[in-house]
Amino acid sequence: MKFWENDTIAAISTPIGESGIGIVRISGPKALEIAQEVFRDKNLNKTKIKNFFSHTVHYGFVIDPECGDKIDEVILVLMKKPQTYTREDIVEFNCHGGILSLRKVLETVINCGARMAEPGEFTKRAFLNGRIDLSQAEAVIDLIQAKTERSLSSSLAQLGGSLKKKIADLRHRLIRVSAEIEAPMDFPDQDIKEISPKKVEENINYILKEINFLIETLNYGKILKEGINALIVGKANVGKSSLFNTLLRENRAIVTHLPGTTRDTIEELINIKGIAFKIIDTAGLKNPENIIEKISIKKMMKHLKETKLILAMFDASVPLSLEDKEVIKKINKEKNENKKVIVIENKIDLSEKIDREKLLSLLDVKDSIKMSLKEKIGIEELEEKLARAAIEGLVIPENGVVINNVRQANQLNRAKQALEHVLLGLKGKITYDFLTIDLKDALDSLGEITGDSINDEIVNDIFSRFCIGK
Ligand SMILES: Nc1nc2c(ncn2[C@@H]2O[C@H](COP(=O)(O)OP(=O)(O)OP(=O)(O)O)[C@@H](O)[C@H]2O)c(=O)[nH]1
Ligand SMILES: [Mg+2]
Repeated sequence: MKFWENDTIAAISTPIGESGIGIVRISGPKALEIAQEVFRDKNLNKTKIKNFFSHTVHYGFVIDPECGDKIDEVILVLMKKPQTYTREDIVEFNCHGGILSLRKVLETVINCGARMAEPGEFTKRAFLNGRIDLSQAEAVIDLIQAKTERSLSSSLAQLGGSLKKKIADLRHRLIRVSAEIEAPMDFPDQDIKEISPKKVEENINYILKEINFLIETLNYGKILKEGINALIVGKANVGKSSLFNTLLRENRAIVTHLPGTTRDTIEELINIKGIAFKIIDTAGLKNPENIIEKISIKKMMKHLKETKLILAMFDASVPLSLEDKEVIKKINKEKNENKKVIVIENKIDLSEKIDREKLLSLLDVKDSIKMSLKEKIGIEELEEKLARAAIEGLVIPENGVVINNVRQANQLNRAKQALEHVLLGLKGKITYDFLTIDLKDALDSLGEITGDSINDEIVNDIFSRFCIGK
């Protein structure tokens, strides 16, 4: 894809699958002309779409211009540039004939001179035509993929340009510092006073602080966007699958009184207090009797290694058994400062037999959640703990400005390095003209976050992550 590409693109812009209506979107200089070719009014007469007012809707049909056959009954939505998503002329056909006729409408439009849009191409045009910046374009991807309300609102904030504003502010400050440094050099005869090194340092320190803060929001931003894994482990029959189903609010995993019911790991995405969790239910730990059980234990161990949040489950109605101790041993083996273990004592509706003190000391934790899945006790407490553990230690910005991808973090880190160079330079009393090179570098790095200084490669990489039709 090239920046100067100026052809007309089209795609089905609604998800593939059964739905009430589907939209075929056309954008580009020939959008109106193509629409005119294929659209007929309710009496099947050709209409002068170019003369219609912008932002109006029209009832009619899409026909095959070759044979005149009706393809679908549609509502045509006309949006003339520049007040459109792409800032080009856009025509959308709201079709309702299901996927087959939707495809046929698209095919007809393509036959009349449009080109199939690539994934993200509509949004790319919005960017290239200056309607949105790159951080907003990335927010469109996030919005499409958002799994919870919290990530949705963070994407919406970014789409509204909160990161863009923050970066613009930092760049503005940098430009001011650069200008003050450069002015005396560029206009030596004007007798402009050189900015004091102390003032440069103050400004740079402020910008560095803000950059560091943004970098630290990455993990929070990522959790909002991608969610966090939580693993349920425990010996057979303690109630792992019952917990999984309860958190999921549906009977997804099979629950029986027989130990060894779950044979494989099962994963589902759920939303707890606005955060997306991937909950993983595992096969209960017991002496493996066959190859299936051996494999499932291996899988469990792999998850134990990789997952940050561990829900260690025990049956409070029986004394601690050898198998429980085996579970504890395995958890302790994988424990590290990044892992959080939440201990659950289930079945408290029955009389308590477990040695609680011993359990807590073996796992080296302060407390546990007393739970009865049968009586629905302790679930709210667990959800509270999960949500807190997910964002524990993370920087949560009050103003909602977060970064949520590595590309943005890399650019911030580059800017940071350049600015640290400037500070070193100031200490080493380097002449100002050298400092300006680093300042320029920092400025460019920040600019690449929003696309103010950007090359083709980055643009293509970002937009290739979109789905077609957006
Ligand atoms: N009394 C009581 N029974 C429970 C409770 N939670 C689960 N159970 C029962 O315990 C049995 C085992 O539950 P599961 O959820 O299948 O346990 P699991 O840990 O997934 O078992 P495996 O898949 O075999 O490892 C079932 O009969 C459940 O109904 C509880 O809080 N109280
Ligand atoms: Mg189970």
